[in-house]
Amino acid sequence: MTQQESTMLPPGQRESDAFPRFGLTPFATRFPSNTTDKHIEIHGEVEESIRIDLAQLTLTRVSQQSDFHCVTTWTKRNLLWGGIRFKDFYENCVLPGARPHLDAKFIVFRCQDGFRAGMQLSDLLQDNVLIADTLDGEALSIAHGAPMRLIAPSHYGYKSPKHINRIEFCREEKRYRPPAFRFMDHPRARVQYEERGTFFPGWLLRWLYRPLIPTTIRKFHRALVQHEAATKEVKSTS
Ligand SMILES: Nc1nc2c(c(=O)[nH]1)N[C@H]1C(S)=C(S)[C@@H](COP(=O)(O)O)O[C@H]1N2
Ligand SMILES: [Mo]
Repeated sequence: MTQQESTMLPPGQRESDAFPRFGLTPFATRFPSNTTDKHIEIHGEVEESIRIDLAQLTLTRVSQQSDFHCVTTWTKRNLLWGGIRFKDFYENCVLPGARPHLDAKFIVFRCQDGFRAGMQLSDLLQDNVLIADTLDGEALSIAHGAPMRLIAPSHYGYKSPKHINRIEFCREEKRYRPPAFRFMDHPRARVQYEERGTFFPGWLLRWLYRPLIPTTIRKFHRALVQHEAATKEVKSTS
C-alpha cells in the first residue's frame, strides 16, 4: 500500500471530520444512471475511438491512503481508495488501443452527471493518480462516485471527477469549457501551490468559498436522500 505523507495541511485548508458528498451546486440533483458497469470511452484526438471495460482488465490493483482537498478549504484526511493507477491504464490500455496523437496532451474527463474536468496528461501520469472503484474496501457509493472516479490527491477535489464514463484527448486546453465560471477553474489546481482558480489569488478565493460550505453540504445531502427514496420507490413498484 502506498501512503501519502500526511503531516501538515496544505495552505488554507482545514481538517474536516466528515467526508461529505460535495460539488458545484447544479450537480447536487444529478445522479449517475449506471452505478455498476465500469465502461470508459476514449475519444478525441486519437487514431481509434474505443470503449474499455474495467472489469475485463488484468492490471495490478493498488490501494492508496491519501488526503482529499476540496477547493472550498475542507480536507478529509487518510481516505483509503482502491483501484488501478491511471498511468497503468494509460500505458497498457489507452496507448495501444486508442493510439492518441502525440501532441494531444490535454485530457477532459466527462461524467454521467454532466460534470467534466480538464487536466494535463503529465499530471495524470503521477503515481498517486488512480481510477478508484472502492473506498474503505467497499464499492464506491453513489455519494462518492459510483461506479468509478478519478483520484488525484495533489490537486483540488474538482480534479477528482466522479462517475466518469468518457475520456477525451485534446491538443489544446483553450477550447475547454469548465463546468463553472472560468475563474473557478485552474488547469492544474495543485493544492501545494494553492492554485484554487485563475485571475484571483488562492488566499482570496479561500474567503469567498468558505461561507458556501454548509449550504452546499446540505443541498448535496438532501438531494441524495431524495434520490435514494425515489429509486427505492421505483424498485418496490416494479
Ligand atoms: N461527477 C462529479 N464529479 C465531481 C463533482 C461533481 O459535482 N460531479 N464535484 C467535485 C468536487 S468540487 C469535489 S470537492 C469532489 C467531492 O467528492 P465527494 O462528493 O466524494 O466528497 O468531487 C468532485 N468531482
Ligand atoms: Mo470541491
